Amino acid sequence: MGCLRIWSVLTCLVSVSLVVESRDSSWGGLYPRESASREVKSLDGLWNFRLSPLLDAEKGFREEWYAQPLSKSGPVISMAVPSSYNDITQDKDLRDHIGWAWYDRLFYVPTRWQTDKQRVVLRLGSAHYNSIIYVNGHSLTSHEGGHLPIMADITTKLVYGKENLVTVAINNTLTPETIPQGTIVEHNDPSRYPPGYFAQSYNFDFTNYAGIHRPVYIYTTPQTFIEDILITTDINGANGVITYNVTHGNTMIGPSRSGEVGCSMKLLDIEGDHVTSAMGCQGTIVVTNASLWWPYLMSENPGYMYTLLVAVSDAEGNLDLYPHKVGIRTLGWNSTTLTINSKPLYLRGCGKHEDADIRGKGVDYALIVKDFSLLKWLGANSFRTSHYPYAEEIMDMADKEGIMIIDESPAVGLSGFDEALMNKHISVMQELVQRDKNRPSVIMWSVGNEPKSNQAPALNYFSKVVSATKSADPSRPVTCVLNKPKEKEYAASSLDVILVNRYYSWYGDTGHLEVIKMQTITEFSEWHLLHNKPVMISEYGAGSLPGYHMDPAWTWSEEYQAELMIRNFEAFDELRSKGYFVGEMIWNFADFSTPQEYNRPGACMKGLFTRSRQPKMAGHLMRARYWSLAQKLSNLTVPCGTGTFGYIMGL
Ligand code: BDP
Repeated sequence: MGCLRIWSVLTCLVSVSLVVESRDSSWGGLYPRESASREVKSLDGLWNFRLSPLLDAEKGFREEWYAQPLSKSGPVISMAVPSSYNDITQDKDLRDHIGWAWYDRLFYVPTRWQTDKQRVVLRLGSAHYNSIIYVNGHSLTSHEGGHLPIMADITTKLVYGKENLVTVAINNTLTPETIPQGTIVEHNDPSRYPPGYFAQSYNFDFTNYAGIHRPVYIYTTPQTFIEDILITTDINGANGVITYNVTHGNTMIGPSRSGEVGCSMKLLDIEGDHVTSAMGCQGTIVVTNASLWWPYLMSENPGYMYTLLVAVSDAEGNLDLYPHKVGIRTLGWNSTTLTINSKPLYLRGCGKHEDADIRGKGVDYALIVKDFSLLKWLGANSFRTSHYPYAEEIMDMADKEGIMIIDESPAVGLSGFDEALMNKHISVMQELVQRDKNRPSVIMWSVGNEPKSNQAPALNYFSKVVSATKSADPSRPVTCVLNKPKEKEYAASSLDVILVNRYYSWYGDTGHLEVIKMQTITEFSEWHLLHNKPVMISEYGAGSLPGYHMDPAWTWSEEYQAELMIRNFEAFDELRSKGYFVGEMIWNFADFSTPQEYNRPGACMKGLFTRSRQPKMAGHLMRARYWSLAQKLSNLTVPCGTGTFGYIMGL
């Protein structure tokens, strides 16, 4: 039966990715931004779409579906980009599909791009999980991993002034070798299952949404172009110090012309007014009386960013310009404390997901604005990008609003820890650092969530993954979110900050809210004692069904969720007074989709908000808690009423 099931899925991945013409996708490139030298064209909208048959995964490759518009090789439906494909239609097979899905669309490129000798780049913010990209039938690049950008130079593949075809093949299969991992279970008993029957399982509870999840752009640069910009910042008295390093590339054939390329910088303030200038591709800029980047509710003016206008030019008259945002801030950490601009930090936030009805994990600007508005309503100052890197459009908003980010890799629930997995994990961390290295909002890297780090090989594995992350970026602390017992925990010794998930009175001692305070204080004091590092709780919480009330509190009621939070707050306040407890993040910001199972009603119900972003009792309570912490820690006046709970807490 040809290339069947998972075996086929994997062999197809390998054989197909070997024939792609370039693999420059390990560097997703600078985010496409317009400038006087760059044009950006969006390819978002409705694409054509077709699934590969479940039991003939290779069909699309065998029949070369990428060689002509998909509509010519069979039936297609319209598919929204960006979006997950799973929940868009009424088709169960599409929702539950495992294997290859095919997308394509036509687009024009103007002749002027050719006459002006422009370099043209195609960039997808992400596609989940494995993807192969074709332009006009040429296999261009492939990318493994669902949450980081993919780019390819398509200059020579285009037909200028005419229609061009872009085709994307995506495979969502997760295996023990992917990050995150999953397993394909083949059911071979012919008396119980039809021939070829298989199912996908994985080590996490959120829906493994698939599709082109983030915006797709084509953009132009001159032939000599800005390839990357590395920015670090420091503070010296009232002055800010910006250190930059610009790398450039060129598409011209022949001897290297790097000697003839020059760089110049212009720094603009938030109003767009000129602050200072500098020459050279590497250098330092001193900003007198700098406005610093501060988190939300730590300053009257959070999220302040300058614009560094980078210019690269060559002897042939090429000039490339790229505007890059810069927030001036410093981070510090020792055995008890995290600091920003030398002030101690207390993180009050939540774990989140990229998740909403219909679009799944697809970028949605309305949802981004809504979520940040809710975070600010809560008085939160941070969140963790649990359990994968979030869209750059979300990260931009965090930079701008002053919301601090623990930036997490897609390594959720890892086990096995062999060398191949480690190398892949290191590459993912490098890609993530490469993408987010200049973001002031990113205050910590998280190499993963809840690995099976009670297995001895985790010791060597995590020490290597963490040290590779630190060599990619020594300016931020590195963590991993743990949940194993501290006595048998092999990852912790490599980390700068200890983050632990604990669900007292939910997964253990269910119904016994009275034990939370004691257990939490004991647990976190011991983590600090054992490792002499700052500690924080990265997940705690309970599920609640909105509108279900029980007094006295009973599991799944809104009262139970709220009372569980209050018992935790009592423990956190005591831990905070000891001087090493650096933050609290509840699980979760909003209810989110989970696979079909008997112990959850189609969603993880631990949200402060419903999936449609309406507050539960827990949301109102959290708002009072976070605003009261903001008032205590930053001496801020609470701007307006914070509801009934706020009133009770004297806000
Ligand atoms: C934690 C996981 C998180 C889950 C949560 C839960 O980190 O992804 O959603 O448990 O069970 O272990 O709700």
